[in-house]
Amino acid sequence: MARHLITSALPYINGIKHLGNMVGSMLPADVYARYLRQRGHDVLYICATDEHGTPAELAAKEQGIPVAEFCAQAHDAQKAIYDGFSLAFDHFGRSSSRQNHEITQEIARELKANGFIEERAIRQVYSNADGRFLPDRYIIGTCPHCGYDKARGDQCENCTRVLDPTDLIEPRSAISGSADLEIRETKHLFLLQSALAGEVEAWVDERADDWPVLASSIARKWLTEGLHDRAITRDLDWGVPVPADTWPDLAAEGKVFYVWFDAPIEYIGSTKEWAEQDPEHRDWRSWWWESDADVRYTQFMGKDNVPFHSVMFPATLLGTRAPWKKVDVIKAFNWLNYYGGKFSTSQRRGVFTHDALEILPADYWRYFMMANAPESDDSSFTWEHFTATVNKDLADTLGNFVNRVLSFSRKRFGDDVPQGGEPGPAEAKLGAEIARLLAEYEEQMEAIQFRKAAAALRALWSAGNSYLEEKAPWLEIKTDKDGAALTLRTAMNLIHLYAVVSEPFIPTTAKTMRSAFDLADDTAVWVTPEEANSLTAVPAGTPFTVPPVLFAKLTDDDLAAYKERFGGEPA
Ligand code: B3M
Ligand code: ZN
Repeated sequence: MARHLITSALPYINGIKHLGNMVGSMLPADVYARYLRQRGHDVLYICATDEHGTPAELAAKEQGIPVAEFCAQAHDAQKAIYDGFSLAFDHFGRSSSRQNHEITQEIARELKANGFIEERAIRQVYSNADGRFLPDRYIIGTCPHCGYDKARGDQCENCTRVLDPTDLIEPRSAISGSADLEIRETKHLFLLQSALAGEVEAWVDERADDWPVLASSIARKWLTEGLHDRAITRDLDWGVPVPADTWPDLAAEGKVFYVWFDAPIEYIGSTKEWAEQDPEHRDWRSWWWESDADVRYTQFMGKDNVPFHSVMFPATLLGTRAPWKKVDVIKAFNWLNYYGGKFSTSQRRGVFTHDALEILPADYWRYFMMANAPESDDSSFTWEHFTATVNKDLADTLGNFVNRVLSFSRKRFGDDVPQGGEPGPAEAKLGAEIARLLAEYEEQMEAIQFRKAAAALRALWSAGNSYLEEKAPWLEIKTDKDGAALTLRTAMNLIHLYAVVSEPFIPTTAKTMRSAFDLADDTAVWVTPEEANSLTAVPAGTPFTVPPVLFAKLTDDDLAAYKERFGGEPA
């Protein structure tokens, strides 16, 4: 048994996430965590909403409510959706928590004590009407390149060019609309990443060879471009305040830490939130203290988040000189596209998580997304592909197998698993095949290769179908009743095995399948190779019930309705 710490990138508080966000962070982390728990490991899966920063402030302003209230509501809304997706976090916290405030400030103090944080004066836009400095995206004006009159100080949304606020023609405040702006000098804290560059590089070199290549290549590319000192404070009301005991001047000016400084620290903060909920979790630091070398830490994220996790967050932790646990493996994902174009939150293009759950239960989505996870390349969501996959893999190969076997057996042999004759060559061949595929499945899960793991799972389901076709118990029963009974008992053992090993991908359906059998002692969490070979976990005489259809077949009308509602081809 090992201890596994798992985190997925923290979903930003603003707005409901789409399937592309889900498949690149929380869902794969959940599948992996479920698998490891089933294998008997001690797993801690931590996530949270990422709540600070300008977009949260702006969204709250738009709704006309205080930002704290906005975040509390948005957190609950996101959490409800993740429950709907059966994401089994040990804790889903909030980066605005007291615990994260405390730890972020503690880390900043340590960085300063070690000479890695410095105050520097910079020139920034100040709005007299608003009485505050404006972050780049709070300044709007006319784009000098395309003439768009609502370009933001960091970027023009129309022509996508990156801008500096001073590039804007007729700049004004996004808060008040006032054009009464001036450039003022102000002080900010800088994290001296350049001084940590050598250490970070050595740290990456030591472990990145073990990471899936997407993450290690991004980390290396980022390092070759050089680590620069970064401003880690902002002029916002909403955020972790700069601690007054250490920087009284900046604290008095109301500076807070930059959202990307405190967000990864919330992995630790959320763990502490978890710990404080239950006295049994008191030893939370044992998950985060390097001396407890038995913890293996895996992070899940989309590829755009890799630089922050592979370079900047490690730099922050290294600079504290405290033994904070750093990531062992970064599992990164490419983009999931929608009909070849981008999913877009701002344009509401694609499938959003709350809409997905409104249409179909979570297991349909979980399986489809993981079986087509954008691991080696970007992948594309289409409704045609989705409905075809559901029909073929889930409805036919798995669902139909389960219902066919159980209904037929009940009709011919009653409510208990029949005995039948002794296993023969067909069963021996099946057992060997199942044991081989199970080993393949385990190997791919250990390697965090979800597409390949899903392919092995699908092959396990298919092996049952091939066996059933070969033995054809509905014919066999006419001439050899014992033979048919053996076939059905074997197939029912396969159903139980599927229930166990499919749990990480389709937890709700797995539970339904498993509880079809009224087993006196059904506590085993995983399948041993011997069990896979002999298929005897469900003995003759076990009472069973026939569950309702596990996966509905999606029709051409369904497909048409989905495309109508969500749009198909890119505009
Ligand atoms: N919230 C992802 C994003 O909004 C960001 C991840 C933080 S992980 C510490 O794109
Ligand atoms: Zn422009």
